[in-house]
Amino acid sequence: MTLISPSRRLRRTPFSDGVEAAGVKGYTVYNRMLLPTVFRSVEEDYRHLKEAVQIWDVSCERQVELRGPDATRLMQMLTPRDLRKMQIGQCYYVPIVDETGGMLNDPVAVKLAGDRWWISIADSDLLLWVKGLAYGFRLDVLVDEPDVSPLAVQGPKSDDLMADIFGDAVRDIRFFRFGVFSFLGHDLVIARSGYSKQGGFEIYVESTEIGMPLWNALMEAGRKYDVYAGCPNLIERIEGGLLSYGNDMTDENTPHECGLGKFCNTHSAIGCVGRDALLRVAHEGPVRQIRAIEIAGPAVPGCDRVWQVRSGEQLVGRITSATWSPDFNTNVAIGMVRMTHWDAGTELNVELPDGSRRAALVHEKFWN
Ligand code: THG
Repeated sequence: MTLISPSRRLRRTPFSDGVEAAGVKGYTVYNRMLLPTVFRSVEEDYRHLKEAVQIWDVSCERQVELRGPDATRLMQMLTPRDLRKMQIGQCYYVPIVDETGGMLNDPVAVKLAGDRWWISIADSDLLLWVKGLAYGFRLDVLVDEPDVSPLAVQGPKSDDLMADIFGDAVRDIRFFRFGVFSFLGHDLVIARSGYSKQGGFEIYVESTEIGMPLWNALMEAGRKYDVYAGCPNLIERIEGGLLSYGNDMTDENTPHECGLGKFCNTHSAIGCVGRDALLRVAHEGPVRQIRAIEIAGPAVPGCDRVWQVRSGEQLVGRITSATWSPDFNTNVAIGMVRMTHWDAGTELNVELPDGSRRAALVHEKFWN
């Protein structure tokens, strides 16, 4: 693949001018929006993310906003995670399931007020499902996609950079909590979260007009921390076991198959549309599940299709994400493996486009 032809259908973001000025080298498409995938090289970006601080244009993590008296009821219809104890100011990672218990999305839910939520979505048209439920159940709630674009600040020097712009109070934000901070007269939600294991924040930038002023302020203040533009990094996220909806899981999978059972309280999630289906499958337990897998040999090619996993002739799983890891000096991968072959240490074969490789289920959950 060599070029993405720009058009209005493929949305730019409030930060696209900054991303281009920083020399973006590749994009993917996510929620019909541009998402950078590489700036210097995937390996250089990876090293820099682990040592310094990066600014990520993750505007493609669009918000589905629920607002009104039935907002919380609707939110609970979407997920098997029990939301009753969730406080205003908290964020929850929530599996979203359909009536069969199939995964529709794996967003971050942000509780802004008792009657107002943002669902910060992964790559699927969740807005349509949510609007359909609100209309079909005659709920008293407004559902739309506001002009809110997350800008992530990720890496070990994130706290220092953010404190320079927003004050030392940002250092006190706890993991998956948010505070409201002012920038050029605009109130912004800032959470300690993000799609990496290196620490950092997500700024929910409300209104396109402050996008570039904020980008420029972070880049300017970040010089002393060696700040650079970055993006979700393939190597770092596989090492960290962060799942990618559409790649590692689809609506064919239950949350339990995805290893997201710890984010389900299906018994007490009264009102969840997938509750009955999930109670049935949770009782039996999944027969295949997401696992961390090491693939032997030199650097694997890009995993842009499923690679079958075999034990002898028998098909026992599939790899859906894989890359060379410089820090672990091996190929790291995420795949779905059948119960009969998912124990740590199990040795298998993976069918790459250029031939078969030895592989093994790793002992730790992932590489962090
Ligand atoms: N941030 C925000 N929106 C998002 C993402 C994000 N939308 C799209 C996509 N990422 C959704 N998927 C994920 C996957 C993992 C996490 C968040 C969103 C994540 N998981 C942590 C982990 O697994 O270690 C922590 C989960 C927890 O303990 O609650 O952060 O990144 N705004």
